[in-house]
Amino acid sequence: MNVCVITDNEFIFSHFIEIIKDSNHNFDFYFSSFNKLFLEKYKDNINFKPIRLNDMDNSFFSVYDLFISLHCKQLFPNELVDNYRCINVHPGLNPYNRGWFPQVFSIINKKPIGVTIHEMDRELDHGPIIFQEELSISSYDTSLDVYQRIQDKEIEMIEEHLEEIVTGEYITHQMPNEGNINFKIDFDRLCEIKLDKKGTFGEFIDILRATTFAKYDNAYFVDEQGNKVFISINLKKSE
Ligand code: 0FX
Repeated sequence: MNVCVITDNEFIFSHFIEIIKDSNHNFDFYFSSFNKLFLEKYKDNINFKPIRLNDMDNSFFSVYDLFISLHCKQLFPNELVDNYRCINVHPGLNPYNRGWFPQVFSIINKKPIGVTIHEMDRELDHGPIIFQEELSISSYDTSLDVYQRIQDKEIEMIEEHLEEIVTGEYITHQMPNEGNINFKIDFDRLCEIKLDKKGTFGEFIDILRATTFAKYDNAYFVDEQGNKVFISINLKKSE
């Protein structure tokens, strides 16, 4: 089988390379052409190339038996999902909190979280489910804690099911319903803390842990001097 893998995620890419080392199938790797970090980092790597899917047509697509999105930053064009088998490894439990940063919204709205490997259709994080595993969220988890468990689970599931994924020897099931979907604007709204907002401590702690992710400045308030002040939370379960 000839497989086209498109990924913008360093962690998953490096593990995937290890997983396929002894595979009989051929894998070609691409990242999004607007991914500046990867453009610089992989400029000398002829086996990991930039791609803009909207510029491609059947002369490129037809080379492959399967397309895999491993946290690809591009939406797959209709021409691709309509005519070729495309699989998405998604860091969420479809149909709950499809779209932007699923674990962030699961911390807030308590909907299930996990990993979904599914066939893609024209809609975002949507289509027949191939493999799915649920993960739990504890009261002391931040977005980063949950995301790390999601990524580990993604690698574990890819490793366990790679052959079935590539050959298509699996049974799919339809999503039970359309679920819900979040966008970047929903995350941006969550990050803006209005100091006069009323709520419970529980709600506030959830917002702060849902937006706490080490390297990112997410939640903030604006003080009386107009300074933007970023907030994150530190949670520790007693021994
Ligand atoms: O690999 P990925 O989880 O995201 C990629 C694509 O960027 C995204 O468009 C696609 N929906 C997803 C399936 O694959 O990496 P990331 O660095 O964009 O986000 C990882 C986590 O980092 C996210 O779940 C929450 C956190 N994060 C990210 C950004 C950019 C933040 O807390 N704040 C941020 O500003």
